Amino acid sequence: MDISRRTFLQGIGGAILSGYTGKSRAESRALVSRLPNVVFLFADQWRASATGYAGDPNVKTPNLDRLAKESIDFETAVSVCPLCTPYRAALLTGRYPTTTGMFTNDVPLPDKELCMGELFKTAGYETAYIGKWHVNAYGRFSYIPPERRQGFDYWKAAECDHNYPKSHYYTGNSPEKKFWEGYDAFAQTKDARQYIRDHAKGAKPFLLVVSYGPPHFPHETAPKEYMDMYPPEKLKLAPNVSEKMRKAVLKELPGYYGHCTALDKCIGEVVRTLQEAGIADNTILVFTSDHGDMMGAHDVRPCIKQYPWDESIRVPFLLRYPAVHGKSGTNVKTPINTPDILPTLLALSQIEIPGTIEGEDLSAMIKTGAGERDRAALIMNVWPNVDTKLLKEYRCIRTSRHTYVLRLDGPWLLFDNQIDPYQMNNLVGKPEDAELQKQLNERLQSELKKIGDEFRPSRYYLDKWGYKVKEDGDISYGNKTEAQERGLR
Ligand SMILES: [Ca+2]
Repeated sequence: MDISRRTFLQGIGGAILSGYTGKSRAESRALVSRLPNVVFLFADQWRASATGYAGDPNVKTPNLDRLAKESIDFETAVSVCPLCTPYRAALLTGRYPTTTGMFTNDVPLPDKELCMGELFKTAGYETAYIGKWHVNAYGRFSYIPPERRQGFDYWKAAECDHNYPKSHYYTGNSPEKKFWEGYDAFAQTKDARQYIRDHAKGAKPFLLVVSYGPPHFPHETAPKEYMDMYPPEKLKLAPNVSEKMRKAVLKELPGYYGHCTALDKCIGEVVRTLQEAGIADNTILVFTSDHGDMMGAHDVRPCIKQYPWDESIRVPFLLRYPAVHGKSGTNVKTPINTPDILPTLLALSQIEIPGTIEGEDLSAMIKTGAGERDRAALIMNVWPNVDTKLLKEYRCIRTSRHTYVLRLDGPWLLFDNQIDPYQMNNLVGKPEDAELQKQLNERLQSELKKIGDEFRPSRYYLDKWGYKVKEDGDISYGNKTEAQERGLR
C-alpha cells in the first residue's frame, strides 16, 4: 500500500468518528450506528429506455415503476466508458478510465487505487459484494483472493460468468468453486435478502453491492415464463432500428426483456425486505446498470455497446433515501456520470471524500433538492476493439440536452436530444449549428483538461499501461505473472 493511500485510510476512521462530524468520539460512535446503510443494485447491459417508468412500450417492470415514484430518478445517467470492466473500475474508484488505466475489459484494478469497499469499511461499515466483479483479470473463472476484493468482506462473487442457469462464485477464503442454485439472479437476491436481515439490527451500518449479470446476453437463458411474456410479433421497435436489423433484434429482444422483468422481481423483493427489516428509511438504495445495449439502433447489431449513442451510454439510475428526501421522488435531468457515484454515496454517508476522486459529489441535489443545473458528462472510448470499421477512438460529452462526439479525425456526432430523442439527425457541420458545435467542443476540451487527458490514439494508452495485445485483438489475461507485471507492481 503506498503512503498516501495508507495515510488517507488511517485518517478516515478518525474523521468519521470525530473531526468530520464535529462531535466527540463517544457521541460519534453512537452516530455511526445511525449512519445510512447503502444497498447498491446494478445490472449488466440494461439500457435506460428499457423500463416501464422510462416509457418503453414493451417491457414490464412494475416493481421498478413503483420504486421510481419514491426515488430521485436521474434521467441522464451515463456510463463513462460503456463496457464492463471500465464501468466497474470507475464505480469503485470514482476516477476516470484514462487515470486508472481501466479502459478496457480484463485488466487488473491496481491495488493502489482507493476503492468503495475500503472507504466504507474504514469508516466503520460492514461491506458485502455479491455477483459479477470483473476487475481482477486473473482469468474469468479464477478464484479472487481476499486481498484482491478491494475492501469487501462478505464475498460471494465471480470474475465474470454469464451462464445464468449455472453460474459460479467463490466465497470466504476457499478456492473451491461453488454454483448458484438455478437462475443466478434469483439465488443472489435470496442471499442479499438474508444479508439484509442478518445485518439490519447490527451495531454497524452496511454497504451491500449486488452486481447482476442479466440482461447481458445470452438472452435465451432468461427464465421461460418471463421470456414468454414477450412474443416477438407483439414487440414495437424504436424508429432508429432499421428494417435490415429487425430480424436480429426480434430474436434477442424477448430474452432481453425477459431478463429485465426477472430482475425487476428481484429488485422488488429487496425493496420489500428493507421494509420488513425496518430499515428502508435509513437506507440509500440505488438501482442502475453498467451500460446499455445498441440492440439494432443505428444499424449496430444487438449485444454491442461501447458506442456513444444513448442506447449504449445511458443507464437507469434510481436513488432512494427516504430519511433525506421523504417518501416521494423527483426527476432530475442533470447528468450523473459513473465517477460521480462514489463521491455522492460517500457524502450521503458522511464519509470524507478522498482528494484522488475525480467524480463530483452530487449529494446536494438529493439532500436539498437543489435545483437542476447542467453539466457535461465525459464519456470515452480509449481503445476500440470491436466493430473497428465504424467504432474509432472518441471522446463525448452528454449534457442534459446535447450529445457531442469528437474523434481523432474531427467532430463525428452532434444531437439535440430534446427534439431528436432517437438521435437520427446529426448536426455536425451544419452551418446553422456551427456556434453550438463550437461551444460543445469547448466544453468537451474543458472536461478533458480537468482529468489531464489529451485524447491521443489508443496505442499511446496501451503503451502507457504496458498492455500487450494478442493476435486476436484482445489483451491477454489469466496469466498471473503477466497480470502482476501489468497492473499490480
Ligand atoms: Ca457489461
